[in-house]
Parts: sequence; structure tokens; C-alpha cells
Amino acid sequence: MEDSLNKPFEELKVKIENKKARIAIVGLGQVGLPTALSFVNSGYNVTGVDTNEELINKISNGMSPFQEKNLQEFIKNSQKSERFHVSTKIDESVENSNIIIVCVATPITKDIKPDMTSLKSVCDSLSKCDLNGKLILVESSLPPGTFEGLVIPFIRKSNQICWSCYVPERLVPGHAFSEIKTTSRIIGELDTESGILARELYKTIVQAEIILTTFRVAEISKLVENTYRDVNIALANEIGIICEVYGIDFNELSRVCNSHPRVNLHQPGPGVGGPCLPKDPYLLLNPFNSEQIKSDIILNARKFNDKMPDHVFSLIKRALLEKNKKIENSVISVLGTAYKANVSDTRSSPAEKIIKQLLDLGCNVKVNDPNTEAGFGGLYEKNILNTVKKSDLVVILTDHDEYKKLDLHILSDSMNENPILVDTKRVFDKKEADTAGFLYVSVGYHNLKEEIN
Ligand code: SAJ
Repeated sequence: MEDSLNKPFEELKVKIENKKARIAIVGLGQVGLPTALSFVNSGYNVTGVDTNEELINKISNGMSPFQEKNLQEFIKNSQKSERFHVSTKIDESVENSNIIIVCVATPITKDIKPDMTSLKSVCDSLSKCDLNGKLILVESSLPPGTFEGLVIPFIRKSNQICWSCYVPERLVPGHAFSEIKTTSRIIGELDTESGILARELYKTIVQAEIILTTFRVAEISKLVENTYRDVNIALANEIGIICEVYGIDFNELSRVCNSHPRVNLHQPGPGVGGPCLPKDPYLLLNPFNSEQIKSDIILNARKFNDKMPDHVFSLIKRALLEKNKKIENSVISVLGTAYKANVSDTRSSPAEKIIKQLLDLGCNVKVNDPNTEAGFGGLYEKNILNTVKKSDLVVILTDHDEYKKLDLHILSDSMNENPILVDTKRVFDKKEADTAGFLYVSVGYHNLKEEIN
């Protein structure tokens, strides 16, 4: 009797071990696509599902839909293997698979509430499929209580045996493939069998520790990790501003402080962007179907980071005044609109707010980013040197590798008289910038006169 009850479990376990289990990954964004290709690379047959036809077409034509290290190579290899397929049809893909991994985005709305539209739609589709004998995993970030309150009721039916776990993604965009492999993985199990199956599966792509816990802890751990980073960045930003007041250099301060075994100051910058850090603290404080939890530190840190673009804007104005340049009509070159180095993603990028403020003031704004043509209203220019040419001030908002290779002498020679460099990501050494004739300003260091109104 017991044997026959365990048969579907044993069958799926053996299929996972032999890489005969077929996997459907729902949502082919910056998490879903690298995850799908990692499973293909480890020997599985994978169907990637997304409702975005343009994205599906790009992938099936062998093109990378976004900037990600080694993505092109993984797509090419997966095509060669003939074990990767893409589809817009969720029901068909789910029916033909043994394992379903949900990687859809869970953003926040304009009024800062969790937006579970995509997740609900996927759960609704899943509820209409035969899930008997299948393992259903969710990687998307969830407001606490969502796995139990939303996902499970949709997929658990009395007449079906299936398994489920919450397995939060932890990969850092830009290094997705290496992080999938080397970062320890959290499995939040619904029950022991589900945990065993999920562990067997992830063991094939993760070379680091696999940590089993309850799904409730897993859900909150994901959000706390990103909140921890956001709060630490806010601290670094505030200390950066304090350094400006005291006239010392944050980089030198952090070199000294970080020599302490229990101190690890983060890096100040123009603000915090991307699809994760600006929203996960809000997900943490907004449990599924419940009132928002009150918070002092987390919310204030979030607001502080959101205000950093204003600080950069004020530094730009002060630097222009210092060099007796008229703010309106000045030519400003913005280097970097992606939210961070070596990605093409511009979601919640601090660049958007800074460019808009400059345009509102009447500045002539030219914009470059090697990975995206998003200009946020500024004039996009593909060539970096052409962007900088004849400008009064260059502001670096993203530390792309391409910018690190620039020769500051060439830049300053091509600019208008009294060139200014606002290096919010500390791409260049200030001494080097001085030698090249720049007025050098950054978040966490400058010699500008008093604050202006
Ligand atoms: N930033 C700073 N100072 C720093 C570090 C980062 O200003 O010292 C800024 C970046 O410029 C960027 C933003 O923070 O605008 C976020 O960048 P990030 O590299 O810290 O993180 P994400 O959003 O690309 O990825 C995060 C990661 N979480 C943690 O490191 C705790 C990643 O591991 C998660 O998987 C990812 O969120 C996610 O998908 O949730």
C-alpha cells in the first residue's frame, strides 16, 4: 500500500536524477531565462514560456533579449543541444512537463502596493492543468504569506498528488550564470517530499550549499536579503553626504573603516535602481492580504535612497555655478542610464530622475549608454566621445566597463572650457581627473562651496 502511494514520488525522483524530467520555466526575464538555460546546460529538456511574443521571437532567433554575461553563448549552445524550446502557450507547456518553475515578475504598483497580476494569471492557468505527479516551484519574490495564501490554493487539488516549494532566486543581474552555480540556494519546502525533489533538481545546477527551510522563512529571507542591502546602501549614502560636509573622501574613509573585521561599508552613489532593491523592502512590509507593517528604519532607508538623484542634481548645479557656467543652456553629458554596471536594464534607474530635472532646468542633455538606447528625454548618442564633445559637464551615473577605459585627457580636451566631471560611481581617481584639468565631484567627495537653494 505504502509503495504504491510513493510510486509517483519515486518516479519523479528517478526522472530528475536521470535528467529525464521535462522542465517548463514560466517567465523568461533576467531570472527565468538564465535559469532555463542553466538547466538545459546541465542536460534537461526545457520549455521556456512567456506571453511576450517579441521576446519569444528574439530567443528563437538566437538573439539575447537583454544584456547578461555569457547569455549569447548559452542561447547558442542551447540551440545546438535541441533541448530548449520556447512557447507562448502555458497550458500546453505545463501539460508536457514534469516540473514547472515560476519566474514571473512581482513588481509594485504606482501607489507602492504589491502587484501580483502576473503571478495570479500563472496560478490561474496552472489550476486548469492536470498537475498530477508534477513538481511546482516558485522563484519570484513574494509578499510574505503569498505562497500559502495564493499559490497553494490554486495548485493543490484533493484528487491530485503534486509537490511544491518556494525557491527564491538569488542571482545578481549581470552575473546570473555564475551566481546560479556558486550562490547557496534556499529551498522553502511545503513538505518533506517536495523538499527532496527540489533539492535533487537544484543539485544539478548549484555547486554551493542547498539550505532547506520552511516556505515561510524562505519567503521572508529573500526580502530581508535585499532589504539588508538597501539599508546598507542608504547608510553609505548618508555617510557619503557627511563626508562632503566634513571635506573628507568617502573612499579613504571606507578603506580605513573596512579594515575593521566587523565593518563593511557599502558604496554611495546616485541612488538605488533595478527591479529588486527598490521594491523588495515594500513587499516585506506588505504581507499577503494584510495591513502594511509599520517600520522606521526600512522605510526611511528606502526614502533616503530615492532622494539621492536630488543630491546629484544639486551637486551638478553647484559645480556649474563654481565654474561660472550658466546652468540653463549648459551642455551636460550623462554617461549611463542602465541601473547598474554592465546591464541593459533601466528600471527605476536614478538616471531618469536626474535627466528629467536637468531638462526641466533648460540644460542641453546628451546621453550615452553602451547597453541601452534609453535616453529619458535626453539626446541619445551611441559614441561615447561624441556624447562628451563640447559639453560643460560629464556626469557618470553607471560604472560600465566601457567608461573605465576612457582617457580623461582626451575627454577634457574635447569639452568646453573649465570641464567638470561628476563621477557618482567613482570610476576615476580624483588625482587623475585633476591632472586632466577637471573639476572633480562625486557623491562622498568634493570641494564645492556652500549648498545653494
Ligand atoms: N548600489 C549602490 N551601492 C552599493 C551597491 C549597489 O549604490 O554599494 C546600487 C547599484 O548601483 C544599483 C542598486 O544598488 O542601482 C542595486 O544593485 P545591486 O547590485 O546591489 O543589486 P541588484 O538589484 O542587481 O540584485 C539584487 C541582489 N541582492 C543582493 O545582493 C542582496 C541579487 O542577489 C538578487 O538576486 C537580486 O537583487 C534580485 O533579483 O532580487
